Amino acid sequence: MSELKIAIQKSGRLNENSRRLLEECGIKFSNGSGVLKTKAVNFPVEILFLRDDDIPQYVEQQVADIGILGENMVFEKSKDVSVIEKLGFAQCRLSLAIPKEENYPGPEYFNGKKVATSYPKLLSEYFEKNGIKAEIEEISGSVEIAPGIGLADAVCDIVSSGSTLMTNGLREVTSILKSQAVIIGNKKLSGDKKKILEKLLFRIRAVKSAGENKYILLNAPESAIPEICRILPGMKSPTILPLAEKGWFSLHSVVREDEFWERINQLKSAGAEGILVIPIEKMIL
Ligand code: PRT
Ligand code: ZN
Repeated sequence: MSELKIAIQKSGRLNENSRRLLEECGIKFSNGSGVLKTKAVNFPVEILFLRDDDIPQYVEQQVADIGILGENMVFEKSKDVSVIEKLGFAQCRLSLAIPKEENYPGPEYFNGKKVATSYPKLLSEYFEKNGIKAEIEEISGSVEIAPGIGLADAVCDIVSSGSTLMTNGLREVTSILKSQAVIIGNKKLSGDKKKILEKLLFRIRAVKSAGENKYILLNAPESAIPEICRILPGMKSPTILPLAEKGWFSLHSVVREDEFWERINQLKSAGAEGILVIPIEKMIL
């Protein structure tokens, strides 16, 4: 049976999360430094370690069957590949930033300006869409220092916390793309490879859902149970078990991580006590 070839970033911001995701899917492989590819010992995949910039092209040419990288890079390279699954990590945005003391009237600010970026395609599309005539200076790294050294008037770069822009005296004025890590795939995978991919996606979704949810246990008097059940929908409905103390019950359920704090306050006001919150390792929906 053939193997599915998965390209991940060799080193950099996506490497650790990509490796961890595969490991949490139960895929065991060695990753010694300097290794360019490795076979998993317990799953039919081969992992290729590449620069993120090269992954779209390699997936298009089927050097790799699938790849993990940021949407920003997928859209910039615009190769003929499909986006299969969003992964939720490496969230960031591609933004335009200008020297912080300058006034910003709107996109027309950029008319006649020179803008440094590593994303010439996405930036030129943005300028075209907004009818802006600006010069694009393509540079491959440390884009944020360009205005400070007189290379450009403004920058278009990846922003996450915003602190890099701030330290370089720049101000984010508009965001042109939101991005997160995704899986891309070749469009013509064989039947065998598609089957392996389906298995892998099943596992990835279980890991992702687990990360997005928490298991919650709490104690409550019988009178509080209807209100607590309303607050805690869970996967089906909460499990309710009697405690040794008469009239008291233990409720178990699953809550979404993003609404967790709000739910906790509601539960406490409804009479819940001894609330325990436990991470979920895998969740099969
Ligand atoms: O060597 P290789 O080519 O593989 O890696 P690389 O150096 O091109 O990329 P890398 O590892 O820096 O980033 C890989 C991917 O991570 C990007 O394509 C994005 O999808 C995603 N990502 C998420 C980020 C950031 N957050 C990020 N903060 N990529 C870059 N940055 C940089 C940004 O360029 C800027 O210099 O971090 C700085 C801004 O961060 P803040 O927090 O100060 O705003
Ligand atoms: Zn890169």
